[in-house]
Amino acid sequence: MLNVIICGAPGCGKGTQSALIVEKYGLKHLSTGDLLRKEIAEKSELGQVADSYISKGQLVPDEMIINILDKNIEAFGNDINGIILDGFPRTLAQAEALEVMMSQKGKKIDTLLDLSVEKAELIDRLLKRGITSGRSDDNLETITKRLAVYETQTTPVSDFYKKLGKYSSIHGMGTVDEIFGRIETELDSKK
Ligand code: B4P
Repeated sequence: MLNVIICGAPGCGKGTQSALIVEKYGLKHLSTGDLLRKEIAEKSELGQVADSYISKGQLVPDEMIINILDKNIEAFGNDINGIILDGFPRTLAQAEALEVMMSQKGKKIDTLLDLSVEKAELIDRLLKRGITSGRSDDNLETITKRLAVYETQTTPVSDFYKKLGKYSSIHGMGTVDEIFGRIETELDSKK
């Protein structure tokens, strides 16, 4: 089993690269952003609360996201090749909860892939996506807030996995295929 976290700043290409990882390695994909957007589209109670945070560029509360994740991991069962966690954990509290959750399920995280992309490129990608995505958070004001939130709240997650010896920085500039090639090199070394 190969359990991987993919993280990085908003617009770094987590979702894009996760799709390629799923295709090649047959992992189950869990994107907390996608799960929340589904709840928003369904106008569920949870979706309405999530939207009030996402549209302001803030993270949704830890407890809410940890519960959603736990339920979804449980639903996969044990007969799988592994899981790719896309956009989770995003805070130190989420990382600590994930380690406990995984060990209770007899599983472990093998590696965290941190996609590093220059700030100007991140803004450019998200503004381009905003033209067609209809997402309430793909506008310049919210993107700027999301980048600041990432710096303060998500950088400690990288430090946490560095200490566990499970951190890999991936150069996230270039074509989608070039970046995936770097990820393949890293994941093939873990098999
Ligand atoms: P996410 O859905 O995780 O999304 P993201 O950071 O916006 O995008 P991602 O990095 O996946 O980029 P993509 O591949 O689409 O989060 C959205 C929000 O949900 C958060 O701000 C937060 O409020 C909430 N949330 C999610 N998880 C949470 C958690 N754990 N705790 C609390 N809150 C949480 O790529 C971006 C664009 O770039 C695309 O248009 C793509 O086509 C393009 N692109 C990708 N790779 C490229 C390349 N190499 N070159 C050029 N363009 C590229």
